[in-house]
Amino acid sequence: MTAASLTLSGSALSAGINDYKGTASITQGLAKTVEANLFECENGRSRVAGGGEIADSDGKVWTVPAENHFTTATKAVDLYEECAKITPKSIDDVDMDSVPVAVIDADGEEITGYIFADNYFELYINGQLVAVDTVPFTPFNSSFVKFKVNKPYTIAVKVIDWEENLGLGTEDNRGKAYHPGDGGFIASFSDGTVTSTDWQAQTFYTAPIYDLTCLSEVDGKRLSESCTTEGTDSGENAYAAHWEVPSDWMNPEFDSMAWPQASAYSEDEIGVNNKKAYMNFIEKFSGAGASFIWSTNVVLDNEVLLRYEVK
Ligand SMILES: [Ca+2]
Ligand SMILES: [Ca+2]
Ligand SMILES: [Ca+2]
Repeated sequence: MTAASLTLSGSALSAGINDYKGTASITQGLAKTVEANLFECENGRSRVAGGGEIADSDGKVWTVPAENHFTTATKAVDLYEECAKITPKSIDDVDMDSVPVAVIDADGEEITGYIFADNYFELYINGQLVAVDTVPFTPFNSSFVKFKVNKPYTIAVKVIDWEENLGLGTEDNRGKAYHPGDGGFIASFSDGTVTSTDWQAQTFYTAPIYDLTCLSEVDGKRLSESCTTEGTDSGENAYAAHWEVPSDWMNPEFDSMAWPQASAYSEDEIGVNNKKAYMNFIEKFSGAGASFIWSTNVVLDNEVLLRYEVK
């Protein structure tokens, strides 16, 4: 065999990554587990919520499913959280008082926010991290927060669709070892602010991808609409697309002009009809006029940043 044919066959083997022309960094395969499990459910079952690291072909190391402040940040207050045996049947059974108020502006309006995330959120107001979700993966929970702020103010939320197979964007579910779970985020605030397609949403981690030619980018949108969302029993070699999160993405001054508008999803699409953490407080969610939002792909996009300015 000649040297030329050796080179040819070598490049053909790695054609998947070499043929990719987009702006993402691509990794392939299972990440190294760095954090075995962030959350133990004391009363019931929960999926293992680990964290991992994986290097791309340039040697840059990516954290999966995403960098987060779960272990260090102030937690939101539970509306509904089975593991802590907090299971009120309605908002009337929730003690809304004696809850800490995050002070952004001392002379600001006191605002209460109601939040349900599939699976995990971190809430910033005017760049200040106000609270994070108490349950990173499952069971499904819901939360509320209080803060004081003057208008206009900027809401910024990191949402993570967590994963069991770190770096692969999948979980053991629906009879498949590598099932791509879905995301979803909905919130309403006592000043009338609700999640909607007026919010902006950009993805920073998209997986699993089995054929990189299904990824495309149009007008700032990182699209994966032609990628398969089917589960499989052999997803260990899946690719993942990563984009660097700007360090100042949560600040009011951050220029998110290029970010797409959020996409809206129905309650049926997110599958909340059997989730008491949502249904018991539905008047604070869809009943308040809020919509489930995410980026353009609620299945494959696993780290999404949301922004909205309250005027
Ligand atoms: Ca959660
Ligand atoms: Ca997913
Ligand atoms: Ca999920």
